[in-house]
Amino acid sequence: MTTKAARLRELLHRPQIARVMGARDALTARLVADAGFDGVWASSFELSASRGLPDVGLLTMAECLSEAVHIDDATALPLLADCDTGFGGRANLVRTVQQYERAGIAGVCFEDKVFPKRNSFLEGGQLLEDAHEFAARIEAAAQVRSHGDFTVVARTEALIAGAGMAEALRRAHLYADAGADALLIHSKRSDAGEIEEFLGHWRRRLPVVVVPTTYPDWSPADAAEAGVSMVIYANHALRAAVSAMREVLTEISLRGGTSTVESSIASMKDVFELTGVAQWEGWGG
Ligand code: SPV
Ligand code: MG
Repeated sequence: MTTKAARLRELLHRPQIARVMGARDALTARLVADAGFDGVWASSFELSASRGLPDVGLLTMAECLSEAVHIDDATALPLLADCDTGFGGRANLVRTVQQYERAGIAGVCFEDKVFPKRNSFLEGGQLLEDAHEFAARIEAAAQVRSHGDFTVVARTEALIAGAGMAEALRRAHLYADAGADALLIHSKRSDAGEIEEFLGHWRRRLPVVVVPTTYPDWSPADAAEAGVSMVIYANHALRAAVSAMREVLTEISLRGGTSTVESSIASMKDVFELTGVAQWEGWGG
């Protein structure tokens, strides 16, 4: 049987680009699978927001892992877990790898910022970790996993922090030398220009992952042609839910009843099916 870790590895190496969608909970993961995505992203932004918290490194490793396990259990898709900076120092990152791998998660992603990190789209405070220290953490992560299929993605925030292209490339090569399985290059520009420039220099040394939140006009086809292996839509399901919930709740509050929203929201039957009622009842009461 192919493991989820092996499937994630295959997604990063196959010729076609892989499309991965963020899910903050198990139900969302089911919708992600039904919509035909290739994998699931357990986003620190989404997990934090779901608890009413900003994405500034407040959730503990145990909290993130517990959520990731629920999300992972809900589908057959491989899960890539956003593990921020590794929840502390080098030893914390090592323990993160051990715990996530043991829990059956397919792979983890660590970013080269200082703990506690701030979400990449928050203004200011984007502090980069020392590049050699982060490379040593990636090396430790690759060493400590018990199976070679478990994926360690190294994410550089050099462009987010305004450190420039040369620094982004220097870091990416250091992390590749240290044993990363894939490289996530993040940008907050409104076009894909700097990502394309990065890819031109990188020459497919390792699979590249991108998160095109701020440059949505860059299609998966454009990304594939430029040399991207995986695109992550990190937060769209949560943002869609916020808009839909706000609209419906406002309507109910203003109208003083639910009759006008019934036709636009999911039916109870829909949710029963999404939660597998038939299978569960098949076990008997
Ligand atoms: C996340 O989804 O938590 C990410 C991507 O890390 S971003 O929000 O763009 O930093
Ligand atoms: Mg994150």
